[in-house]
This record gives sequence, C-alpha cells and structure tokens, in this order.
Amino acid sequence: MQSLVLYDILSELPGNNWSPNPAKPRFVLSYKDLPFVTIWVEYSDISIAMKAIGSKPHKRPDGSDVYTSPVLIDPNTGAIISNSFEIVSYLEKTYPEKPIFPHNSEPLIRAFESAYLRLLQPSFNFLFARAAEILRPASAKFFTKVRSMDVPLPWDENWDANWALLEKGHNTLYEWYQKSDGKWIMGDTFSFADIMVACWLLAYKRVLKEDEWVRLSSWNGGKWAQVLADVEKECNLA
Ligand SMILES: N[C@@H](CCC(=O)N[C@@H](CS)C(=O)NCC(=O)O)C(=O)O
Repeated sequence: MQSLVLYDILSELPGNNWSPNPAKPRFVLSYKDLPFVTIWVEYSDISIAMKAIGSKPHKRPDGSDVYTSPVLIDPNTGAIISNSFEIVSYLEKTYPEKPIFPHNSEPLIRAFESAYLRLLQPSFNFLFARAAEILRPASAKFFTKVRSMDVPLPWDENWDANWALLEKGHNTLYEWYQKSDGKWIMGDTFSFADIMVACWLLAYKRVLKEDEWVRLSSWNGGKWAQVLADVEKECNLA
C-alpha cells in the first residue's frame, strides 16, 4: 500500500500541529493504522498549494472561491478530497477496518458536529487571536484578513464574556458525556465524535496561553485534558 498524503498547516510551534480541521484526518489515519505523510503548507499559501494539486475550491460567505486545508490525496485510488468530514467519510468507506462511524452513526455524528460547533462558536474570537500569534508574519496577516470575514475584528472585544460562554458550552458537552455509560460519547464504543472533540481540545491546548489551557482543561473535574489524553492514546498519538 502506498502512503496517503495529508496537507496540513505550518505554525511556529514545535511539531507544527495546531489546526483542528487537519487534525481530524490525522487522528483517523493514525487510528486506522494507515501509512501517511504530511505536507506542511503556510496558511498564506494554501490556495496556491491546493490549486496546484487539483483540489476543488469551496465558497466563502461572500461567494468567492476558497481553497482549504486539510486535503487528502490517496495514491492507491487517485482520490483528492478536501473538507475534514468528507476526508474521514472517504477513509471510513475505503478503509473500513477499525470503524470510526460504528453502527451506521455517520449521519448522527454529522449532526453532533453542528451542535458541538455551536457550543464553541463564542470562543472563536480568542482562538483566532491566539492562532494569529503562532503563525509566521505573512500567514498571520492573511489569517487575520480571511478569518475576520467569519468573526469581525477586534477579536479582543467581549473576551471575558466569551470565556464564560465557552465554559457554559463545555458544561453542556459534559452533560452529553455524562449521559453515556462509558468513557466515550457512544458508551464503550469509540467513534469520530470523540476524535472531533479531541481535535478541538488539541487546538485550544496548542494555541492558547498555558494558563488559558490550564483554565479550560480544569473545567468539569479535568474532563477535557482527560478526553484529549484518552483519544490520543486510542489513536496511537500519545
Ligand atoms: N469545514 C472545512 C473547513 C476547512 C477550513 O476552513 N480550513 C482552513 C484552515 S483550518 C483554511 O484552509 N482556510 C483557508 C482560507 O480561509 O483561506 C473542513 O472541515 O475541512
């Protein structure tokens, strides 16, 4: 089997990893024991790199084309896929061993993603502000320009109120986990829902200041540091 190729985004952090969307296929590839290599792209060069490999553009809210990371190339099938959920869905169909959508749960986990993202939304201003700090200057400038189309500047407004909303969101997520009779969202059955949560937690851990991550990961009795550690272990990334 030839190695799959994952396009991820560079940062100035040791080991690079920070972006939640490329992290999702990375965790899945690793969980499924699939061989892969990573190509690291500057945030400001994503469109150039993705156009060059023939990836399809998506649309920004203003209707303009946007090329995004992650993209996966599978040389075994010739597939070139963008969008993290479409990539993991492809991986599940093409490499069904060690399922991430057990018991036909893909539709429900797609719905879970929307509900979960709504809990995180209030934190995007400070997540974006911190992410801009760990990118190289040209990428930070580009990142600030394009992400401010989603969350208008200034990102340091309502900081404390948004932290409170993020904590409230995690209380809701905690209630969801409490309804499960195992350590995963689907009881004792591991799934992409847990990977998704871990990838966002990883982004917070990598991008936020140390004391900010300590604050977040201590909520709900330390649940969030634990979920991240458990998922990393399950995906052979610990
Ligand atoms: N929903 C998409 C989002 C992908 C996405 O927006 N990626 C960002 C980086 S995390 C990107 O490449 N942005 C480029 C731009 O906005 O110009 C996914 O899950 O893959």
